[in-house]
Amino acid sequence: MKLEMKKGIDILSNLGSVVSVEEARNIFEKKCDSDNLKKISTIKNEEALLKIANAIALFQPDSVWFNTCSKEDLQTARNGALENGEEFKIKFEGHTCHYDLPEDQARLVKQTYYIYNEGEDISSLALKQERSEAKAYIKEHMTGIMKGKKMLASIWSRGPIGAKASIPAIMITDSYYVVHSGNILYPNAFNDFDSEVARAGLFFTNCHSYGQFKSEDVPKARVYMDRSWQTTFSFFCTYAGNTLLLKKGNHRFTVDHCTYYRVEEELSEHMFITGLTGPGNRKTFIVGAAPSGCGKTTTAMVGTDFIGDDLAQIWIERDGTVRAVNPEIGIFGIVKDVNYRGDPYLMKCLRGEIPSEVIFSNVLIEEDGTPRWEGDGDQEPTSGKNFLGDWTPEKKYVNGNPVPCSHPNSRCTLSNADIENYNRELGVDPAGVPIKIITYSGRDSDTNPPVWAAKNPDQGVVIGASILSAATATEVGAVGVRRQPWANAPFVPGSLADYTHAQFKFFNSNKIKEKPVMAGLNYFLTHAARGGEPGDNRLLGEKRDVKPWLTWLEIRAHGEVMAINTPIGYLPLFEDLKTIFNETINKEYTNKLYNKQFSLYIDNIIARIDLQTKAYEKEENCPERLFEIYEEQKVGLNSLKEKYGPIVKPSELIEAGGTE
Ligand code: SAT
Ligand code: MN
Repeated sequence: MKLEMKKGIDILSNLGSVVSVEEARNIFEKKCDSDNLKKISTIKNEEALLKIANAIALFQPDSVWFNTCSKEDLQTARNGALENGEEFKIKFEGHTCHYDLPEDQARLVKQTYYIYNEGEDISSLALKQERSEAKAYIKEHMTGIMKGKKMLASIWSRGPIGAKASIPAIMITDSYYVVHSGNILYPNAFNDFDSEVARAGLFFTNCHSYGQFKSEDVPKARVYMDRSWQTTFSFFCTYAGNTLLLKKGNHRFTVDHCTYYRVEEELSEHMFITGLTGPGNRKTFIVGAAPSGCGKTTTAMVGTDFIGDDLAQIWIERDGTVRAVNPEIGIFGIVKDVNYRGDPYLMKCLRGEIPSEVIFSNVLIEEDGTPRWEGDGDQEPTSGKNFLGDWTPEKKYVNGNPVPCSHPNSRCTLSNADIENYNRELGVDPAGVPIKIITYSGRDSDTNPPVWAAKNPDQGVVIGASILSAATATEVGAVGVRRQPWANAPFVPGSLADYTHAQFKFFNSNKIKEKPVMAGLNYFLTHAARGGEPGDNRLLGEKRDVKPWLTWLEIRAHGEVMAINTPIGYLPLFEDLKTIFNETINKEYTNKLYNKQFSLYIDNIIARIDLQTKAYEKEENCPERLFEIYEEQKVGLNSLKEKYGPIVKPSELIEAGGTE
């Protein structure tokens, strides 16, 4: 059964028991000083007032503070985080550091649940809990959870105010770190809330409490998404991916919204948005999906016109263009391996060259206050403090493994506006940017080439459906290589079949005037997988190569280069790459490397197709088209193998399929 809105009891209202606006106002009177009463009096939307009042009734804070994102309120949030010890100042002006508990360094996937009603389909890749059970757990642990504390309520927008795909959201928390982060990551909607709800037709409500910040509470932590009431509950945790619920909590709701209520109109994707400047100064905008921790931020930063590094709301505009906005205005980026060579723009902010507000999390802080992380490009640190306390290179876990100076999922939060290549106008333009290229990538050591372009929308959808990735540090307890459909799977609440259906509908829509180029990217091929010594897991490419791959797509999207026609899509020609590598990153690109990177390893690809086919066969009502495309590709690949053997070189691919 599909998703139905406002079905079953609204847990927040039910547990709070506030039913009238009069009662709500009484509660505000009791908990707010005159300043805060004045702030809340500007909000007229009754549903929202009830949500906030019910949160007060359930969490029982001593007092309530509203964050209107005024200059004064922004400062209050910064000070609050320092005063209650959630953050502390480090070397550069405006920079702070926050530590999460050792058990809460990433998304708590095994403690994250969708609340469902009897009969509703939930993604086979997610956990679910029936409504009454979830209600009982929330009641047990969130009743009075803010006693002795101040409740902090913010209203932000997920996207530029007024954009077709933007949705306002309320964030209730007792954490100043969450408020401080939200102020950096989301546009203010306190003053536009009523009109934005009227325009969008909905809003999200998010509830969080970190409790007492104790390790022994983390096993009891939960992140709940009530799909029917578009309300989240998160408690006993602080990691922003679990607590700053406008990010992934609400992304899950927008995925629902697009899958069930905006088919053939809108998509909500786990994608960066960036622009490249092509010949004649033209700007070409790209959106790209990659699982958390697989290089989305780095790829986005390669653009001349950076827009966003994590999420994209995409729609078909009346003029037939595909457009996208970033629901965020800042980044919550992984710092591991961020250094001047690969990420110069970010480094200037992180090293204080450009004055900016930065919240680091879970990095090492040296005695003089310098933040350090693995792969920052400087000399290895010799001592400092991190989320585990004092650190030296000799520090070991109980199992004897060395403790890295920073957690592999340690992050930096900063405003896009401080990043040099951010396009300040288009980045917040409610009209969005026109999208010409869509990429999908994973962490794939042995199968796919670095770049290939789909021949049609169906093949493009299949590239997204087939993303596979090795586990990264962004999820607690994740291991092994896993399917990561569209890199969005952790955030797809409903059935994957429904989501797949919405993808085919969108990209095949007649409303799109010029179909975007859809492509696969893979930066993670190893020497071992391309004829090197077994176990030689060094990458064939390097971070900088991202630019040539995107540049090839830019030129291809404008029909200015030929490409090899293969069963999986179009591959670049060597001569073009040689020129592009030279012009973009001044690197000699050799034929030998080209042959390693672009020969098709047929058995590997077919094994992948078989794995995906089997997995999707288990999904009820999966679109037939998906299986047809897999089958078509398999037939093509098998006939190549018959003629050329299991490894087919680019020259042979040209002989077999020609160029187009
Ligand atoms: O943990 S988050 O999902 O918020 C960040 C990420 O991994 O993309
Ligand atoms: Mn992400």
